[in-house]
Amino acid sequence: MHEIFNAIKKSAIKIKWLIENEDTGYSTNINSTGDTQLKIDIKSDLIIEEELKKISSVKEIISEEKESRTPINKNGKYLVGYDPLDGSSLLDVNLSVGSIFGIYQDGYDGKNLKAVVYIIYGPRLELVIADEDVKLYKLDENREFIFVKNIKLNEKGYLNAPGSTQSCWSKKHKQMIDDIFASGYRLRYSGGMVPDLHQILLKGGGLFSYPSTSDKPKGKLRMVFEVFPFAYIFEKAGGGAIDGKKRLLDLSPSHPHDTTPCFFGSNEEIKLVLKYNE
Ligand code: FBP
Repeated sequence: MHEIFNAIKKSAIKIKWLIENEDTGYSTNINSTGDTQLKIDIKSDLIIEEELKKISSVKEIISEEKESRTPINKNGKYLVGYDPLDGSSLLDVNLSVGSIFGIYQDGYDGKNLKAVVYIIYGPRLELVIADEDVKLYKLDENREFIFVKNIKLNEKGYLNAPGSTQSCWSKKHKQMIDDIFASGYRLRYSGGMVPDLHQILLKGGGLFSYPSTSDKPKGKLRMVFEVFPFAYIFEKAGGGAIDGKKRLLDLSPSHPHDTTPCFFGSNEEIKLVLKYNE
């Protein structure tokens, strides 16, 4: 597992260079879910694939930017599902973005996750690893990732990150979000899943939501590449992650690019979502 973590750390440094130097314009390629790919999406995906190919314990990889799985080592143990550059549409306005990695074994269901890593490309290059617990690392002057601290959520937070198109919200969801703000929560939403969830994790708690909406009844965020990895992290950090009713890590995608509504938060906020969805 540690050789996979090291391959991800090497990828992080190379992708950081791309972000600082590469053209953030669109390519002519359309990915498997109909999004026009940025040149940097394609290059980040290639960097990660090259690094993971060198790892004997990696059996297969699947990227958010590709339709199908890529076999690596038939005797490998782990399957790696990843989003090479989540929120990349924010790069041209110089906002923080991230890379997300779910390390699975024997399948891509939520219950098959063995560890998770995400990278955040912000003012600093930081990386979070979740296996038994959740640890924050940052890149130091020697280009080494050094341990900063363990990440633990409080029982209740004060930040609210409400995603998706508000005009397409259900009445019930709008009521819940209004009530949460009326109770004193602060709005914190950049449109980048990684920085938005990173802020809630490091500031001790709150709620991130990307619900089912009239324009996206199955939500927008993808189970294997985005949702399961953060559900794993929020649970390991002492919080919760649900689809409005069910525990996200109990879900099984019928296709690697399946999406789901999702709510990530500290325990009090997750209880609140369950109450509004009774
Ligand atoms: P990509 O995977 O295409 O980057 O989309 C994911 C994302 O950008 C998330 O990072 C973010 O939370 C969400 O979409 C923003 O969606 P919206 O603009 O609808 O609120």
